[in-house]
Amino acid sequence: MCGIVGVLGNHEAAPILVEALKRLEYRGYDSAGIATVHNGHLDRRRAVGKLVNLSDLLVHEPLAGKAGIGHTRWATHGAPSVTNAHPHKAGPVAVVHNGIIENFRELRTALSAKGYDFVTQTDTETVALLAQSHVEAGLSPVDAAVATIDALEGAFALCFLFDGEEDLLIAARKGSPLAIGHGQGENFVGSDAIALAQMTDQVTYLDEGDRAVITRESVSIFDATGAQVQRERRTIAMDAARIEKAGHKHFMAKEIAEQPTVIAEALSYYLSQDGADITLPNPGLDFTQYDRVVMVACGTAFYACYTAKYWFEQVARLPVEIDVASEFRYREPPVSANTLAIFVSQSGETADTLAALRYMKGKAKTILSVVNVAESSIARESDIALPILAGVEVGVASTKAFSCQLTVLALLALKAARTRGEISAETLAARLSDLRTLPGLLTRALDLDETLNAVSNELSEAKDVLFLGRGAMFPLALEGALKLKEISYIHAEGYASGELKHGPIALIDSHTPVIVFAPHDALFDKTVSNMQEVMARGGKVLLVSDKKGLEVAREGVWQTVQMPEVPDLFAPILYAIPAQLIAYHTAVAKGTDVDQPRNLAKSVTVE
Ligand code: HGA
Repeated sequence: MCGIVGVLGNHEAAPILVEALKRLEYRGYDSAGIATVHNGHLDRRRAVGKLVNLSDLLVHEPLAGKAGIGHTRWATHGAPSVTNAHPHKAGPVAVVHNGIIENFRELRTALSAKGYDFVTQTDTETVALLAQSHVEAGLSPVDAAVATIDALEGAFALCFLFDGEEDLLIAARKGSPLAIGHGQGENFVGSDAIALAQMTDQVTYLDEGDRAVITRESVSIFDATGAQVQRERRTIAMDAARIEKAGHKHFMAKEIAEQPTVIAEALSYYLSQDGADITLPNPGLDFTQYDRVVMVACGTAFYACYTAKYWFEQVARLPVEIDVASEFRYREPPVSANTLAIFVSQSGETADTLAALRYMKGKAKTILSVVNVAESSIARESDIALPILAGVEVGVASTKAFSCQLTVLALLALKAARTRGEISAETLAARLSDLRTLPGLLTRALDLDETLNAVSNELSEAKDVLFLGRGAMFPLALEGALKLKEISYIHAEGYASGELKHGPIALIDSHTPVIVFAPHDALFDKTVSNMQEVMARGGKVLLVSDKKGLEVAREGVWQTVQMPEVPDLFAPILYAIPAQLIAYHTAVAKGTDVDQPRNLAKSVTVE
């Protein structure tokens, strides 16, 4: 959420800033803005809405200068408007911010008492005014920025630019991620390495509490106590071309279609050469040490954990507790010493998940994370970080990251089962051989695109949609409903099939489509009974099942989708495809903004 960027370059900064913001737009698109210093003079341009509005503005009102900062906003404090757009400017100071300044009211009161006027509703303006007050009190830009940072509470990544200073950026990180990019006689700042990919692959991640004083020739980093520190410089493998749509109409469509490939890549990364065992990159994970697993995540990643709970409990006989990070972090759960804590986050920067991870440090035996961004804060703060290898995911609604999270969690559950003696080496080899059929099955499921498109045209007329599933298909029902809500804005709920009669069945009428995910597995008959209860009340059912299932249960249903048969254990991964395509085509039929749905952002770095 909110992307920030800074440039001290040898070329015009505005186009570089805009290109970097394009790469950060997945973090928010309420407004965008840039500021530069040119001939000693600080100036800025800001526009509400998507980045394209800022680009248009810059055509008519260009901004010169080789030093600059930029921002793409997901508003927390103050409505999306030009006035509230970053960079915020106060006197000689401009600042961009990702996070929330929790003590902004106190600071604002104190500054108002000194005669400083506020013109925005944001927390961030306080930062600019506080820095201005320090400059006016006689401090140098560096000292003014440091004094300001010291006074702030809450979460922030900040980048300061000063009037008259064409070779100085000051960056700070507390709670929100921030990276420095090293060029040849140029240096950069960005919320993540993707933002910097066009400029450099040499990156230093700031640690918690770090501040950096940056010129074109130097980067000096200080910790929160003011002591100068060295932070590791890394070469980032960043294929900048991968954030193209590759002929698809939307990133989401491209990312759905990539699933056979990325899952095949994940499998080849984690499977041993003979394919009969799982090789984890870190040998420190011994599943015999644990008597309990706690899994914590948010949104789609939480539903991946929910699915994995079924796998760990059924296959590895390990009890699993799951929770959403925003609740987990404050409920102070007791933690037994032999707990394996697993945190799942696409970006690896999810603020609540990171906070939950920090709560578990020193309490759980092992902190393991499952992330898409190997260099992320969550990965770096874990004992063991497992990559999901989905590649850059741009669509705000997660698709390929979900199925890759599921794949890695399924492998972990199988590894746990084998290590704990719950399954034999032969059974493990057989399950892994099943798993290797998945990319082919996913490709066949993608062939249902036309069918799902036709169904979705009708779904787009609905006001409410219910999703049902039983066993490990229940979390997929939750994910299907979330996906539909996120991008089509149709109200949808997921329920455990058997739970429907305990209340939600009152919602059933002929206008409410009910989507049932039911492969022909051990629970199939039970799910079909629940489906009959819906149809007996006039409900119209879309049944997603396989050949065997449809042969038995197609009578009386409104629509059917015939899926390939899949080994039971991995059905949630395969059935994710229709869940995603239904949401996608319904959203396209409604004409919503599929890749950047309203009110959302991809990487949730605020509470
Ligand atoms: N609080 C600031 C920054 C918001 C942010 O980082 N969102 O992710 C604002 O509202 O502008």
